[in-house]
Amino acid sequence: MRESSHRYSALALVRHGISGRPWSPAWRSHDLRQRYDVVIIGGGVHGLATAYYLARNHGITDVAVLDKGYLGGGGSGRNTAILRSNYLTPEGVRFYDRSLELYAGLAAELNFNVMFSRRGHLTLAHNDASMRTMRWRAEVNKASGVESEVIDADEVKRLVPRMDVSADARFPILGALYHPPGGIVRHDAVVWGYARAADTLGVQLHQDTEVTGIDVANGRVTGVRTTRGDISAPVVLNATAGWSTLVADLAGVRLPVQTFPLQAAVTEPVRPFLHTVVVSGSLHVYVSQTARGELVFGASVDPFASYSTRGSLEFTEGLAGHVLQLMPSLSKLRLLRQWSGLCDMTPDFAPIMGHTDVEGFLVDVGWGTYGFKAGPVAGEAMADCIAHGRPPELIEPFTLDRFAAGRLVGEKGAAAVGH
Ligand code: PYC
Repeated sequence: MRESSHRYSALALVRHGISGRPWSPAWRSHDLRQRYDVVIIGGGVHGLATAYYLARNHGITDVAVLDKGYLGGGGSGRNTAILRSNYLTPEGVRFYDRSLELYAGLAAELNFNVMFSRRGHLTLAHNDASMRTMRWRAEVNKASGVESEVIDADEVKRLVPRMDVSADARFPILGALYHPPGGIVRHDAVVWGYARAADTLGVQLHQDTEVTGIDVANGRVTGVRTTRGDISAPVVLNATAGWSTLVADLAGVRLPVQTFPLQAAVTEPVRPFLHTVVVSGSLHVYVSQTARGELVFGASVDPFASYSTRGSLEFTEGLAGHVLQLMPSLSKLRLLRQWSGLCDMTPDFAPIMGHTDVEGFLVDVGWGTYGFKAGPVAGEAMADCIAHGRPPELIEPFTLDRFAAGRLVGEKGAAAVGH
């Protein structure tokens, strides 16, 4: 464990200001050791949260997190940071609600301001079929103790005055699923907070360390090969996104996953006016406003499987048209940046978590477009799974063997937009 002066506080700020003493790095670099109890592949929010909860909840600190690039450089740094638990299945609602609970306490727990903002989440319905799905989701949510209700177009207008709720809009708004606990968080702060806290508890974080092979003997994982040397380990967790099938292949494990790019964009900052997250499935768009005032937009995944993370003009044009159908007064706003991340889509839009047929080789993959919101609960559950050798009840529905057994979860109807 590191010295307590590592703690961030107002007093520490004053002390550093007066003394001019530099802050210690948020996490350290290490030589790669030849053995660890647990190796986690993927230094995004899932891998880092798992490492943190292994150390904090189970006292397992002989852990290495390996990332082929920099921490949070994959899906964790490319998502639109929307949090919600208004899913369609009871399994999903329970799971994502625990994540929201962890997110709400994360800044205090990690001693790191993750800028969690619970501001409400609206999923617009533009036709009768969507209204029916919203009612269905509201009932499932309420039955699990999660706040969600169907509201009408007037109430939508009250929450988002700039929204065009007129009957002559191209896609008139009939109502929405309103989910008050939903919100946003600062995604890179979440990554850095978990990384720093895991480091403080003794976990080793290794950036620029690509896994090139996974050793398996007699049906059991024995270690990994990396660009910085070989490691022996009795437990290896694949917590990657975008490359989950390629990493699983190294261990001889096949995953029912296809990878698609998902593009997003951000505008110049403007005065705060949008105080909820807004999603329109029919228009394939979601939007929220950051604390700095930028609007963050996202859409559906690109219509072809690919590992490309390039942006396209078609996306920007489509996105702009759809946003303006919802809020025509934004027509003068300028887009600053667009980017894309990779989504590992499963057949039932639910993740794959837990053990595989290779003993000691676990997966936390297949997050589709839901990965970032699940980071804390996935970390907590995977740490529990590793420590106790079996999946906790919360993630039993998501094990890999469900595909062979035909126990699919069916979470597609909770996707923010059509995919
Ligand atoms: O499921 O809320 C969601 C979402 C937003 C962006 C990507 N997925």
